[in-house]
Amino acid sequence: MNTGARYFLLVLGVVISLHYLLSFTHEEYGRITSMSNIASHFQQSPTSSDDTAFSGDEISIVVPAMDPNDTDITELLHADPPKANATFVILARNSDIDGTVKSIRDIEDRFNHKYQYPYVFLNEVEFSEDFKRRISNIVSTTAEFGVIPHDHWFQPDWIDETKATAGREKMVKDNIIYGGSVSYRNMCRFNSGFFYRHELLQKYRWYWRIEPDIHFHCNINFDPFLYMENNNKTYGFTITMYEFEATIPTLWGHVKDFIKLHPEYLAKDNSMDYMSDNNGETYNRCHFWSNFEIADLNFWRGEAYQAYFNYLDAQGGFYYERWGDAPVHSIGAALFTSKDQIHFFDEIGYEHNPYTHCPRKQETWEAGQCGCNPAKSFDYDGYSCMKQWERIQHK
Ligand SMILES: Nc1nc2c(ncn2[C@@H]2O[C@H](COP(=O)(O)OP(=O)(O)OP(=O)(O)O)[C@@H](O)[C@H]2O)c(=O)[nH]1
Ligand SMILES: *[C@@H]1O[C@H](CO)[C@@H](O)[C@H](O)[C@H]1NC(C)=O
Ligand SMILES: *[C@@H]1O[C@H](CO)[C@@H](O)[C@H](O)[C@H]1NC(C)=O
Ligand SMILES: *[C@@H]1O[C@H](CO)[C@@H](O)[C@H](O)[C@H]1NC(C)=O
Ligand SMILES: [Mg+2]
Repeated sequence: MNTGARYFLLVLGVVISLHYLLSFTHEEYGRITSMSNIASHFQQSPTSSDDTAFSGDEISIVVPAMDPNDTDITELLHADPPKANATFVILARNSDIDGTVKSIRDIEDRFNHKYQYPYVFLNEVEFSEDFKRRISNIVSTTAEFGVIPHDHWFQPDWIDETKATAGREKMVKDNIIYGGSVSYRNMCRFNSGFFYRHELLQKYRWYWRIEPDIHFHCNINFDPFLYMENNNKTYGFTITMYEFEATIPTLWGHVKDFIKLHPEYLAKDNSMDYMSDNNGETYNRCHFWSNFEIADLNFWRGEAYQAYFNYLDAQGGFYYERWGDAPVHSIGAALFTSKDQIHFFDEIGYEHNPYTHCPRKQETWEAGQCGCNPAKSFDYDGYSCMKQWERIQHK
């Protein structure tokens, strides 16, 4: 190669390297390192684009001839991105293993292989060796498997079983989904008032709830936990809809009684108008679909929500009726936090049969490489409560 050709290749190399550098917008990196400083290193040894690998926040650039003693750059390149005090939470039965593997595969591929958050699995019986083995084989981080304390799961002794049986029989007759199931009621009560007290969750502030057989349809190119933390959010959702009236006939009456006893817990600028069309007199049955949740465990652990849960629990409605954790959580979040502490995660394409939230803005859909059909997004379905959510946003 003559000198001219060599010089040409050198310049080409510099241009390619600079191109990658400029398309590279990691905030922290940009703040600490000046472009001219990095560029001087590349000029000493122009590298081909093959030597440069970007994967979101996890940055690794291989520059063979870089001075290894130049620690301000090497340290930076290997520094972990900021991380939240957070975990995934999955309640599941051993028999849910196939559906659980599918859900975890999705969240790993769309998010967690890059962001590396741990998992906590909970069950009222020990997880089987098979369950643990198959989960451990697909997670990129750590998984912990916990057993739920007996009293956090099973129907309490003080529940009047005659009354509970009558309630279930009526719901079976009326064809209410899970109307005859005691275990479903245990699950709803546990998710309403106990999961955040589990020993394995004590070390965390944030959680992301995942269920078996759900789907994530878009790449999640940001950290929702950090988003929550940095924007003073408490509760995040993707789908909102109406609850079946037959499962909660007396719930709102008890909520109103509780508010009368404890008006001090109501947040200023709360979301009452999302849940009620008449200033709190009646419940319009809108709630956040809790099979997806990203939220602050410390909010559930806090005085207001805990007092509210204990009050509702004492009414027995988790067993005499079939109160779901979705309306119970939603009403708590809507009343005891301000509306700007609740966040709609539009970018997160999410499906739990039979509904899907798919981002409808084309830029969002493309940026996430979403596989879902935006035209089928649940947001403006007749059964969605998005209208009610939106009407309180601009007040
Ligand atoms: N360990 C355990 N987990 C349960 C039990 N019942 C439900 N779950 C879990 O609780 C969550 C909600 O239960 P689902 O059966 O998904 O209830 P759903 O979402 O209302 O209804 P479908 O998903 O349509 O069946 C899921 O994570 C289940 O795996 C149970 O008896 N034991
Ligand atoms: C790095 O620094 C050490 C100690 O200052 C020195 O001995 C070593 O030769 C340096 N290495 C290079 C490649 O400059
Ligand atoms: C994470 O949050 C929990 C709950 O608030 C807290 O007890 C724990 O100390 C936190 N851990 C870290 C590393 O901040
Ligand atoms: C978070 O929002 C709540 C409700 O608007 C407000 O009272 C609180 O001061 C905010 N906290 C921070 C750290 O901004
Ligand atoms: Mg489910």
